[in-house]
Amino acid sequence: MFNLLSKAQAFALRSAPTFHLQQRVELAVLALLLLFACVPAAIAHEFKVGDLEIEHPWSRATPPGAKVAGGYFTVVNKGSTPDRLLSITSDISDKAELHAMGVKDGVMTMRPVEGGLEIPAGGKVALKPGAYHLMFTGLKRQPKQGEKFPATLTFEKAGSVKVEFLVEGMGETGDMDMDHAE
Ligand SMILES: [Cu+2]
Repeated sequence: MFNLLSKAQAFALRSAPTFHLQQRVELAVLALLLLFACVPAAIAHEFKVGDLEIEHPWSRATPPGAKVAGGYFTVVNKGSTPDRLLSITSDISDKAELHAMGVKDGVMTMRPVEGGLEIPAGGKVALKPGAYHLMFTGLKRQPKQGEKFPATLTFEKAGSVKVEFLVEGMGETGDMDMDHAE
């Protein structure tokens, strides 16, 4: 019995430093993970209204004289009823339109989304280059890389929410750079 206890003691003593080391490594890994987790969190930004979350609204810097700029974000609906994005307003442009992309006769085209964009219950809709997107038309000034400009999104059920569009560089995420003949 005594022998067994001392063996256990010896084992505990021997394994203690290992355990501590392991804990330290775990802490270091955790700290590192937190550090990396914080980097996108600082760049990404989100807004909430009712059951909806609007994730990372962003736009793109435009060349001098440009009349339109894109707007992109993801809407997550955590509720049990569908909602609908009806309209967008911003001081940066005269109008903001919801566009859908499609292929017609082998050519990419875009058309306005009629009647708003449905956000399914428990689902999400991503507005991104090459898919559904916002078009700020009649720009009053050029959005500059690194700035944020405010806009208001209005949903059928959740109501209105003020968001900020972060302006990325001109070449951001390979948009097919559609010709927006306005
Ligand atoms: Cu468009």
